[in-house]
This record gives sequence, C-alpha cells and structure tokens, in this order.
Amino acid sequence: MKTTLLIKNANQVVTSRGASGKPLIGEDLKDLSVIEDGAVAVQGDKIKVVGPTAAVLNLVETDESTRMIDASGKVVLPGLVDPHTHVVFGGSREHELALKLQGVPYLEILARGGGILNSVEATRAASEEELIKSGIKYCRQMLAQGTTTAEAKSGYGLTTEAEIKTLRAIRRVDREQPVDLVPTFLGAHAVPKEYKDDPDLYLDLVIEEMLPRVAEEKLARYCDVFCEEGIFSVEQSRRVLEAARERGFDLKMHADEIVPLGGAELAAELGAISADHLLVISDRGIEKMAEAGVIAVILPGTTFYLREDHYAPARKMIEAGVPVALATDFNPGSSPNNNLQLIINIACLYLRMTPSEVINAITINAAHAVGCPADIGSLEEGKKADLVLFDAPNYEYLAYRYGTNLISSVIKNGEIVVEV
Ligand code: IZC
Ligand code: ZN
Repeated sequence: MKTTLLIKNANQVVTSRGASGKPLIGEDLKDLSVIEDGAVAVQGDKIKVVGPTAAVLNLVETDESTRMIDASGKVVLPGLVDPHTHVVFGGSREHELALKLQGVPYLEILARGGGILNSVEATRAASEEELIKSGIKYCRQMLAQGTTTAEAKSGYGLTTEAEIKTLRAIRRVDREQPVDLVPTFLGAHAVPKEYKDDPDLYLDLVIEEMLPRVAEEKLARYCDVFCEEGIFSVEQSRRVLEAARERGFDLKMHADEIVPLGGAELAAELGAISADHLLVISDRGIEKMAEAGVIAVILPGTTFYLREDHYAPARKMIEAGVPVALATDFNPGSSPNNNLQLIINIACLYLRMTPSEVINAITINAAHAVGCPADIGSLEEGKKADLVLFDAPNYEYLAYRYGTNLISSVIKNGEIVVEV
C-alpha cells in the first residue's frame, strides 16, 4: 500500500514511545523519544514509519495521490488523550461563579441543592438529541485544541432512564464526530434529592438496576464513584465498585480530592485502572498505588478553578513510582475547560512537572488510563494515525505559551480533520 499522508521536515517529532508496554513511571516519564527533523508516513488509518525525514523519504513510496504536509517550524505529537471528562451534560452553571466568589465552598453549593444536582436537573430535562448536540459541540472544541480521544462519564442523570439516556448519547457523540470517546458509568456521582435521606437505598438502585442495564447494553467500559465526604464513603464506594467488577467493568475512582478519606488505598486494593484528583492523598495511599500500578489521573485545572491553595503532590507521586496521567476533568461545575493545552501550563507551573513529563502524561500514560495503549498515545508503526501538529519550534514552547490555541493541524485516523 502507498503512503496516503506524509508529514515531513518537522522541527521535532515527539513519539512518546514507551518501550515497556506499561505506563511510564519515575525517571522514564521524562523520556519523550524526540526525533529532530522528523517525518511520519501514514497508510490509511495507521502509522507506517516514524523517523528522521531523510530516512523516511528513502523508505516509503509516494505518488501524486499522497497528501504531503511540510511541518517545517512545527512540532508533531501523538493525538492528545483526555482521560477524565464529563463531556455530556445538560445546561451550564455560570450563575454559581458569583457564589464561589463570595467564598461558598464547592461542597456547600452542592449541599444547598446546587452544583452537580443543578446539572442533574438540566440533564434530566434534556432530550437524548439535545445531549448529543451539545456533546458533539464540546468534542469539536476538544478536537480543534488537539484532543483525539477522551474518556466520557455519565453521572448527571441519577435515575436508570437518565443514566442510560446519557450513555446512549455518549455512544452517539462518539460515532458522529472524530474524537473517540471511552465511556464510563458514574451512577454514583451524587445522591439525588429523591434519596437525600437514604443514600444506601440509592446505591441499591445503582447496583441492582443501573449496573445490569449498562452491562447488558454494553454502554460503558468503566465504572467510577465520587468518593468524597458528604457524597459516598469508602465503604459505599467499595460496595458499588465490587458489584461493578463482578459485572465485568474496569474501575475508576474520584478519590481524595477535598477530604482525605482513603480513596487511593481503596483503588489500589480493588486494582482500579486509575484513581483521579488525589489532592489530599496520604503517603500510604501513594505507596499502595505505586505497588498496585494504579494510574494517578491528576486534574490541576479543577484545582485552579476551585481556587484551592494546594495541588496534588505530583512530584511525590512520580518519585514514589506512581504512574501519572493528566486530564481536563471537563464538566459544567468545577472545570468548564476542555483544552488540554491549558493543562500543560497549569501542570508545569503548579504541579512542577517538566514539559516532557506533562506531554507523556497526556499521551501514552493517558492512553493507558483509558485502556487503549496498543492503539493510541504514541507515534509508532501500526498504531492509529492520530497526530497533532503545533505551531511551535520545540515541545517546551507548548508549556511556555499559554491561552492561545497553538494547533496547526489535527489528523484523526489518517485524515486531516483540523487545519488552521
Ligand atoms: O459537576 O461539579 N467533581 N464531579 C466531581 C464534578 C466535580 C462535576 C461537577
Ligand atoms: Zn470528575
């Protein structure tokens, strides 16, 4: 087969090629395997050759039908992977900004029936078509900013019908625009107001009615729980996650974000693929996650937007050998940002991660966090041809500039889907 697309003369091709097949940890997290004056040859929807331009030109066959991209002055990266989003929801919560600025804490807004519950009301009121339409819009925004795969959670329905409606909408959004979505069932995102006085009864519904329906319709790969003070305890989270594991779901957790309850320890005990947030993770939690190989998905955009004064201890986790990935946490309340480029800046400045660590955390390690490391997350022969070109002389430049979309092209499954 001929080369269908050839990207050549790139200042740098960042491959994020992890040799081990496992998430990158410790010092290896800095290893980007950068090729100077690089090229990538694509055949159909797959990467065929990656290497220095001169070598690639010698190796591949091209003809007049081959699309050529001259990437002089540009950096090529694997398509970015956003491993934690709540991209399908009804409504928006801009009116809560004023409360937040008056100093009302996130959990207090929720306790007053706002926050997540506000989005639950809007999501229940929305039709599946409306959810699909807004989900497509948000995914197209992500694509334009370099994201080619994202995890997507339910969790604003909180009735069986509204959760199924959300997950079906996620499936349709996945099919109807280029960003690939990996679906997660988050029925245990909050206690809906009908069950305010009996959260355990709500969890019975999640376990006995929702999980079987979601499994039967194959609507989600992962099951997640918001383990937090005033939401679900460690014991309640364990109940849901064990039931989900029995039904064949892989596990994720919102853990140790605001109050240190021990969510990280539970994620390690249950062999979850990831534990996310982790601002207040304990030393023991760090140790257990490193031992069990649970990926820490850190969400520094949320910390920034909630105006917290402490970020997740990323350096400590990296030094302890915990695999680290980064995500936007795109959601209508605590993180209305779906741009991973901004996460690059915040992670460097406030998590004190290096640009190289951050790039691996939003490519290969993020691919592991969504269970697709064989297909995406690095530029290697045989992987999906998902690539992004940035108008940047080198990869450090991505951490240096902020607030401007530096994308010059996005390639999804070998097709140019964004060109600036
Ligand atoms: O809508 O506030 N943390 N879930 C857990 C969220 C934030 C989303 C929201
Ligand atoms: Zn979240």
